[in-house]
Amino acid sequence: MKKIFIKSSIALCVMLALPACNNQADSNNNVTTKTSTATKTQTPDVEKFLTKVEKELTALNLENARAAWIYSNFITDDTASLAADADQKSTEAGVRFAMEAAKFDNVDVSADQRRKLNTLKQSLVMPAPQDAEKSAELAKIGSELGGMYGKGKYTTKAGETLSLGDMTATMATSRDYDELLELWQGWRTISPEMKPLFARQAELANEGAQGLGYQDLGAMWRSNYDMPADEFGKELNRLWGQVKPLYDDLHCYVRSELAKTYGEDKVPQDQPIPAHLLGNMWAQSWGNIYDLVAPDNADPGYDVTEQLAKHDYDEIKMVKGAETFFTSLGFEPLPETFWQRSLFTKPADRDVVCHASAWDLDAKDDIRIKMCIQKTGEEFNVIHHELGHNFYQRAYKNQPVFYQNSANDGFHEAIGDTIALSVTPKYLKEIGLIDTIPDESKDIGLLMKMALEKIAFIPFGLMVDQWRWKVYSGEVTPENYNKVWWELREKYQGVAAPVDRPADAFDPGAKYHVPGGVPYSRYFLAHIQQFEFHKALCEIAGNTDPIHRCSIYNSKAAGEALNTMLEMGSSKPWQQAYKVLTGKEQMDATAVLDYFSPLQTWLKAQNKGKQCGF
Ligand code: X8Z
Ligand code: ZN
Repeated sequence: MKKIFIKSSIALCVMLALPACNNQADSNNNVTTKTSTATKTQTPDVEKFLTKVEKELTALNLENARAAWIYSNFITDDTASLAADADQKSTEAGVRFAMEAAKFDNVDVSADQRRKLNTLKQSLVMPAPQDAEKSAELAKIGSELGGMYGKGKYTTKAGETLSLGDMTATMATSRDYDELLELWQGWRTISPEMKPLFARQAELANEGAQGLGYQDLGAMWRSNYDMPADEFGKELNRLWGQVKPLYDDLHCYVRSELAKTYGEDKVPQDQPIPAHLLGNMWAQSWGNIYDLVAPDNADPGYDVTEQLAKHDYDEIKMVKGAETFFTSLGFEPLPETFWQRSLFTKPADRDVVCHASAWDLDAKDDIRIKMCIQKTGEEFNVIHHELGHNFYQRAYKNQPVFYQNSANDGFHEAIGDTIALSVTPKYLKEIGLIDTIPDESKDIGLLMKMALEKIAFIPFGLMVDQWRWKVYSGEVTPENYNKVWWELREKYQGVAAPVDRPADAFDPGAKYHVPGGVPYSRYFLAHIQQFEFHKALCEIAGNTDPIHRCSIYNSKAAGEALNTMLEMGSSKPWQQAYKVLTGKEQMDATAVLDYFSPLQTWLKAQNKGKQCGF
């Protein structure tokens, strides 16, 4: 999880030495333009400064990570206060380092020193203003928001008190329109009280970002991608433009199938899809409604959730299973402390932050996950996702603290997912979870399941930060938070709130990463990158199957290539790390489109004569 520079210590998905959102050159401080040449004079102070910071950072990271770990595992007023104190200390140090780093802006330094300085200037996710009272307030808000989400519950009309985990399970399996609606609305009762805190957090962090020379916090977040901040926004739009036609085909087909279950009165064929019918609390991933939209005669004939139960998989066995995939590639097994210190199940007696996360406490070997695992195929994927973070963290642990991070934040989110793309029927048979591999007549079923999980996610992955960027730039003010949130949900995803939202609703707050202060564009990027990584690794592994049936299980060659990229951390611009594996320096959605090409052809045939669009 974050260590020092990550935003408020409280939430994050991946706790890192430097924040998940670390810098690279921005438009003003491009690494390549500020590099010294042999003829220029070295300034001795810069090395002294970096050495001092490295030492301080290492200590602060550990202290902050421990406080955040304890808070997330035991949410009380006391732990909230201790975590906020540690976070304040870290953030204040981060701001101080960033200001000091800026003093070297016009000094000749080496390319490596410049990169480290830039990292320091850009890596805070929630920068505090330079004012002790305000930085304390910002840290307290971060801790409060994280706690509110972690403690969130809903008591049903029937009087049953449900956690998010309980509701998630019902959202996945219930096909009762009214029951789904009650839970969908119920979960969103946790967030109206977050709204003033979120608004104040935006105000304070914007002030912090401006103090560091950025226009606003969104601009600061966008400057972390080794390209000018403006270019990054355009890059996201370009990638979305590549995927959108496939998403539209999927949306059209799913909407018409849902009408068969719920009726056209409930799912009008010329309107966005009601957001509570897609098998997920946020309609961000639709794999759980596979049974409602499964193509005729193409069902692969197994369900991972059922197979896990049939083979007596408990939570630990699920994690061991995922670990085995990584060790089959040549990675060392997880350390004993991982098993002793991780949280795998939801404790009965206390509030914890259940949203899955991966932690690296000491930048050595103390890696952990924290997850309230449910025994489902979906969660089996999430476990691979989390271990991807941990194996990445371990791979770059020998880098200087400045570079103990992924090449860009999308990489961190993509690694475990890349591995999970190799959880194919062939692999499941190899580990004994299924008995027979479905033949190729079932490919459309396999691809449909994957598209519901991955393609459905992509516009959600984009819209969350489109909304936050508008908030941070001041384009969207608190009176319009919810309205614009739903405008973007409709625009990108073609989903709509199933009922008019109350005047005080703050629906973005019911999504972990908003109160958690975790930037979200990383997941959009990861959903593009993972298909490129999968393709590259399959080639290295000598795969001859169609790409959606390729598993790199047991391929030491693929593992070695992956590790070469991972161990670079963020020491080089991400384009260079990307090239190591894919041979390319630009992200591209062609691998996504190729992977799903047979499904897209099939969808187009199904959609003939249908009214598509939203
Ligand atoms: O938050 C996560 C991970 C932890 S980094 C479980 N994900 C996003 C989400 O749940 O919204 C993974 C996919 C998207
Ligand atoms: Zn993650």
